[in-house]
Amino acid sequence: MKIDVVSIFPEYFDVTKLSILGKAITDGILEVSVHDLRDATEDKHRSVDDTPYGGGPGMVMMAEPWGKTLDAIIKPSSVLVVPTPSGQLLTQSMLQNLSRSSHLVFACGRYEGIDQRVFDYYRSRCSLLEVSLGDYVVAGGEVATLVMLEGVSRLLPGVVGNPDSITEDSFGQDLEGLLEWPVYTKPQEWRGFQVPEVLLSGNHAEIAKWRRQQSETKTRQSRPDLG
Ligand code: JE8
Repeated sequence: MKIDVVSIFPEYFDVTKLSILGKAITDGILEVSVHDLRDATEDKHRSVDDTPYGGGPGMVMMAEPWGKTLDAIIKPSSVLVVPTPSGQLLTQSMLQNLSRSSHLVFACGRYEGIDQRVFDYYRSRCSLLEVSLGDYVVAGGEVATLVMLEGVSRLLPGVVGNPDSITEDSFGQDLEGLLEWPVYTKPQEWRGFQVPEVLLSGNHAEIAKWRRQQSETKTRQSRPDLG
């Protein structure tokens, strides 16, 4: 899979060389290119923003630096992903769909967002997906892009060692939308707290039943809306 990211803070994506994303890249499963939007500017201040038509606070990202940058990146088969608080809420099934694409392009806005005409223009030239991380406000699209990069990369075949650890995810298949059960490792006793007896029993049917009950209880307590 090829991923292009456009941002005025390309250094934000230095973390893609770590952990699961870094491994996907060094294993040749994923190729990530990060583009500085300011490279598409001509003026000496490398401006990418201007005041909003209609008035109001803040600044809006100008269409032309985006147009110059995206024209060199986007193909008809690309999926252009735009993080925005007014997008569709990000879900695991969206990540699964994205992981089946061969080319993703992430457009990271800042300030009050990107001139609407950029979306009007590219909507007819590739698929466009406006995505929100959740109902809260952050300062730009970069963190949402990192969330999607990490979420997509672990779904690519060959990136996570054990494929069971993908299907067992909350919001994946096996748990049917329930939350994850608690997990334990050595030692058997820590500061007076014991590992639940059933997990030491070797009885796989009992263990599966206990984990299912734990998931149901946890879901009822933390996320009754998922019930
Ligand atoms: C962003 C964002 C996601 C989420 C994403 C992109 C670009 C219009 N508002 C823009 C005004 C307040 C400041 C906002 C800053 N901003 C926020 C997000 C997001 N995906 N779940 N929350 N916020 C941009 C500019």
